[in-house]
Amino acid sequence: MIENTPPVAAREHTVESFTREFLRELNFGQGVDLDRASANDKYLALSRTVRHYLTTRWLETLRNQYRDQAKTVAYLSAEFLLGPQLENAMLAADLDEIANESLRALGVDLDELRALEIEPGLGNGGLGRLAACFIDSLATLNVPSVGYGIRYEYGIFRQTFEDGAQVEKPDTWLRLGSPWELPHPEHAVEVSFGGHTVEAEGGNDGARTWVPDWRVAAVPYNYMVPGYRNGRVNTLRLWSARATHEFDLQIFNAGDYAEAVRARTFAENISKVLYPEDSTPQGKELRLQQQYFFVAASLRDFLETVLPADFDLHRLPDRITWQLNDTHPVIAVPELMRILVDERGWDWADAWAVTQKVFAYTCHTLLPEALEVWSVDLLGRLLPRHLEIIYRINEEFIEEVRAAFPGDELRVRRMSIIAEQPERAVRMAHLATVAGFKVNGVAELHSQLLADKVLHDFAQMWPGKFTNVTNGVTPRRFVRLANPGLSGLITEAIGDGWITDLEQLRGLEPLADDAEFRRRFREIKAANKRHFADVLLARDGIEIAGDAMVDAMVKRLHEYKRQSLKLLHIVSLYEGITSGRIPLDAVTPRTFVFGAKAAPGYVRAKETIALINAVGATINADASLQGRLKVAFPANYNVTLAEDLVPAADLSEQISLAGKEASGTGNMKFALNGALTVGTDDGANVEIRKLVGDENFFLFGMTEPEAADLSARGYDPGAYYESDPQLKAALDLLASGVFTGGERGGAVASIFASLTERDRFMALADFRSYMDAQSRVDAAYADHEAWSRSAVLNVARTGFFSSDRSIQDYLDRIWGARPVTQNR
Ligand code: 475
Repeated sequence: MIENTPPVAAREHTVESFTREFLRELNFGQGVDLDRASANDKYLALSRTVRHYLTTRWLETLRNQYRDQAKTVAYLSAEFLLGPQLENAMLAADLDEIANESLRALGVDLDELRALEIEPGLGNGGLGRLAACFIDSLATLNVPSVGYGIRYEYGIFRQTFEDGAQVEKPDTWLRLGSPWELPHPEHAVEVSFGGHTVEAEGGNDGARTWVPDWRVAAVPYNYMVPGYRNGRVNTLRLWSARATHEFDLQIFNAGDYAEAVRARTFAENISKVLYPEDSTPQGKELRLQQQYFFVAASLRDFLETVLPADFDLHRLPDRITWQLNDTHPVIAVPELMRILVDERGWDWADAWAVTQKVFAYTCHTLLPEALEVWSVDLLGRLLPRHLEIIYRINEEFIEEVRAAFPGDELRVRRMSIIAEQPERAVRMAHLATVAGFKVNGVAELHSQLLADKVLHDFAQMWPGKFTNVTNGVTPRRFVRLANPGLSGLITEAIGDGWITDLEQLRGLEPLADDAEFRRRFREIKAANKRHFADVLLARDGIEIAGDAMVDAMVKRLHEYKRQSLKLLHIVSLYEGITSGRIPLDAVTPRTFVFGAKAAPGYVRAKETIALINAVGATINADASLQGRLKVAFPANYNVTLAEDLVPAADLSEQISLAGKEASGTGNMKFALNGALTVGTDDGANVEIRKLVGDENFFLFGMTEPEAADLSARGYDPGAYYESDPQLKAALDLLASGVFTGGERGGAVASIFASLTERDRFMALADFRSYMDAQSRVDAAYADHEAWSRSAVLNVARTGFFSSDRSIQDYLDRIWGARPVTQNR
């Protein structure tokens, strides 16, 4: 490798050198003077300047990685919900102060530039954001690792509201260019699809030859993933689909120019758009194409370019773990088998022995309908060889089950990788569990329910395979950057070690009893609220009181998450006030903040959004409620908005039906920023409550066993509706059409019926308990001192939820990889 001198030595940067670099980028990169530069010119020049500083470290990291050949973690994920890059890169590179000073001297407004940044929304929600937190922590913990995913040209749709109804617009995040990516078309790899298989010539056991009938090129786009001030910059490699030349030639030669151009588009469609379904896979052919596309490219990339040419693949388990982020990348399992058996000529048994040591699987759900299956028909058409391989894996697996549980054919049918009903289909979670050397859930309760229920048969067969790694969030983005006020206060009190060792927040515990500390904590929260109010006004034209309680429920719109229960709380308050049951001056001023996208085809979720907006409009228009109740539902909740909301929140709503939310990660972000949680005993809420203490958490609702029991006994929501007058009044008010201009059909009728007739997630059963919890919230909030004491304790006791700790757990329990220290 050629050693070259970097343009700017990373250790020696000064305000002057930074200014020079910035102006040079402006002149030679954008072709403008400072006087004539647009804000976008300045944003791009600044981003590239920051990028240059990181590049030196990046190249160094790559060189070391190649030299050391240390065990590497490849995080395979169809989604990386990165959020804005500029500030995080400046922070990691330790350039934030220098850049600030330099720009101030030049008269450039950094906030204006930051506001221009369009976040890469390459994910739906929790799963994608978790992947982004994890690569941040992998870099900060000095773990040799690479993220692999898809560079969608359109990320998660931009949500707008028209008359309160969600309307989806394309997310054109690349329209102004992205300074954070580096395309490498010369390193494109080919990915094949379709065709048939024929007998192989090699004669090794299990081999066949795949004769595909079309191919696309996968072009890597590299993103830097800087560790926090540790000199390491890891790589995130996202693949973009491009038509191959072969593709062109065949058709152009056939003389049909228009058809040839159309065919190009067909190939390039693969990475065009992120599927907007969260937790409800659609089984669409294009989605399987996407999955195989990025997995095949990533495997090839690692085997052929990251590993040395003479590497003995029998040692693969010493060099890599492929972490499968849910089942989306699981087609990697038959792909590795195909490479080893068909391309490298290994016998089946040898290949399977290695394959079973390199994949580990993370499950993110408990809902049966969220478990991905691919119809045999579709999979066989698109990936005929992979289907054959899956069949053979299944045959051998079933023999194993029969040997372990003789005569138990029901069990065989339950566990088979191939489902027979309602159509023949491949169960990707079963394939992942059979092939993976570890399977983990994402919170204690979730991992337990996986082993006890969802994958019970597998846990009986291989108890040692199952483990837990509780999720976490990166403290760099979600505390240090999002909440500079609180960060400053913490650092003043305990030093800045917490940024990479979040358990140090424990040092704040005694300060919860310090009145002066609490006062400053409250002041920061108040300033964050004012800032959030400014953001909402500028971004959405929504006006909120700067000082009311900020009560936040932000997450994808799903019935199991129960936004409808939150809505019932609001309607019940409104009903109480308008009927005179609740005196107005007894109402704690609250701003209810919602953020939620619904999958475009999820009708009930969209109806819920429309209803929240309708109730919001009515309440917000009621002059007598001014300064008391306000509903703010900014459209298009994303990472950028989260960074402004989370530090401002007082109350975090985590109200899923127990046993349904795998973990949640928003719950962690809020607690770490000093919001108190009103929540069920679900997902990571359980662990949050244990850590912060019952007295600093508002628990309500059934436990998972209670909910399961009620469901088994036969749940009748109508009985709750009839027997709780307050619940009945709220539902009746909703049904009366007062919020919808007299309209009682449509969303109103549909949501009313779904709650009172089926109520799959038992919102009505938890209503009473939820209302009581909210009364406790009001009472607690009235005592400012006690509330802020609890809030400080929430911050002090939730350091466990750093994604650094999650990654350390993955290292210890699953990967067996080790941090490698860089020379700083
Ligand atoms: C859980 N997304 C949270 C979070 O572990 C948990 C599914 C299919 C297709 C596209 N996206 C998905 C998810 O399933 C998802 O985001 N799951 C979430 O993963 C991280 O904290 O409880 O619901």
